[in-house]
Amino acid sequence: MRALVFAMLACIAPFLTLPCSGAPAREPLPLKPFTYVEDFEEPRQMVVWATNGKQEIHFSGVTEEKAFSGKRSYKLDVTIREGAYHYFGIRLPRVPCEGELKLSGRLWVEALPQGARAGLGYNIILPPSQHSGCAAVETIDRPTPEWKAVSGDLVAAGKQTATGVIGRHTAEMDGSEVAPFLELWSVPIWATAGQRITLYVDDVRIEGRVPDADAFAAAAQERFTAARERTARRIAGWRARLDEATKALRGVPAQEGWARGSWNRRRPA
Ligand SMILES: [Ca+2]
Repeated sequence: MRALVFAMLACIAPFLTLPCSGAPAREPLPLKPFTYVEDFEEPRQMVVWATNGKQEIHFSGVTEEKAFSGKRSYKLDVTIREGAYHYFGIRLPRVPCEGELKLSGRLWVEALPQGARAGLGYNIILPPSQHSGCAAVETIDRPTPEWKAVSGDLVAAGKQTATGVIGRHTAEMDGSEVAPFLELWSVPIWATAGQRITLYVDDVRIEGRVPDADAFAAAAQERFTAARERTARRIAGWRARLDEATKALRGVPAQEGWARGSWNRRRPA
């Protein structure tokens, strides 16, 4: 019987390991210029959009204490009370991470205890899936008594997020079958309880050339639907194979000396 089970698995294994056929080649969508600039000359409020702990916020808002552009910047002064990550950020209308798109900004890190880090980052959503991923384009691990330029490529970040997250959370899809959209830019802080971090942010820019958001989402929806149908066909194939194998197993008589539940016992002498 064991040989038969192995034979059955050998039949099924190729179906389990078939490579994804991938999304069909797609026509590039036309690109339009996109510019977002946050200079904090008007009132703004960051939110803690993700954390595994608690923070005591001494100040979080626009200040005239320092400025890279204009007269104001955003000041964040917090003491970590619990947890390891604390992501502050500002939400945006979704921006396609496709074409050319760069995130840049200026950070003045006044106080950053040893072992703590801060940076400029993003959260990217991956519709039509429910998944998302966040990371920093650059991180800083010591105080910087000047306006430090930080920047990163959001198209590369979108592809990396889609490939990593979809590859990790689905069995039969790849990153090309979802649409990476920037949902917010962030100031991530990683620190331990008792550490106090003071920093200023100014001149945050998201600039480039991107496709129309609705067209980008619609194209991804088509690829996603095709991927779901492909997965459903594959699962139906596995079920049919399992049904055949189950019928074949029912027809095999039990061998003498072996009984139900004997798989973990030593074979009789
Ligand atoms: Ca400013």
